Amino acid sequence: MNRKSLVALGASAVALIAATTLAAGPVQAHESKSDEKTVTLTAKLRQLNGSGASGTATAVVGDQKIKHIEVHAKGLTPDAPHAQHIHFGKQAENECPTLKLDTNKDGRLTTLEGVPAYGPVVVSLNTTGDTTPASFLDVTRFPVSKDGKYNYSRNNIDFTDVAGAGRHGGLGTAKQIADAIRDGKGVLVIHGQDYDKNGKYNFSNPEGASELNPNLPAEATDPAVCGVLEEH
Ligand SMILES: [Cu+2]
Repeated sequence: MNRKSLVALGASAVALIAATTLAAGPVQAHESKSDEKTVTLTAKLRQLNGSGASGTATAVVGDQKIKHIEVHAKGLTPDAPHAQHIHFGKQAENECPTLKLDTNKDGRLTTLEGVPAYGPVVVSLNTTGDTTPASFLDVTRFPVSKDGKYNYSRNNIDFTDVAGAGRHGGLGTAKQIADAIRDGKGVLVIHGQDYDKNGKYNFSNPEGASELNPNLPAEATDPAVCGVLEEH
């Protein structure tokens, strides 16, 4: 390559960089416009804690709302209520947890041990009424698994501001959370598993009480399946 063509190459590289820089403006503007875009997210739900459960979830998200969501799960602890949530944290990995997060090495992942992976609850997927994180353990308003299965669906769930979901563990606004979920950072988790298979969530086993609420057994709150809600 002669000197002249090197100079030409240099010039075209500069032109390319300039074009890229110029393009950055409109691209950013377009990104903020995508806030209003409605996207369909799906998640493949895989077992945690050896539950043997599985499932799928679909969520249609537009503006600051889940227009429609459905969860289909099977292999869960039969005939028991299952808390289910969308988790997200700006500081989280926005993934399903692995046993690397089993900090006390007891061989099971508790809900809190999974938080560095999936973050706090941002939407509680209750069957009726309130769907804010305040309802995250209201077991009277969660699906009950008939023979280990259920099909859940609900429309028009508003995102809300959530403490702990934002930057540095601060407040996440409804808009920030909705945008992050649209970007594939929401993690759907179904909780509850009967480790000793005695047919109910009970305290009288090594797991004892839930770290989240001493009035509930750990079996009622430990995660059973998990999947990331992504656009495919
Ligand atoms: Cu949860």
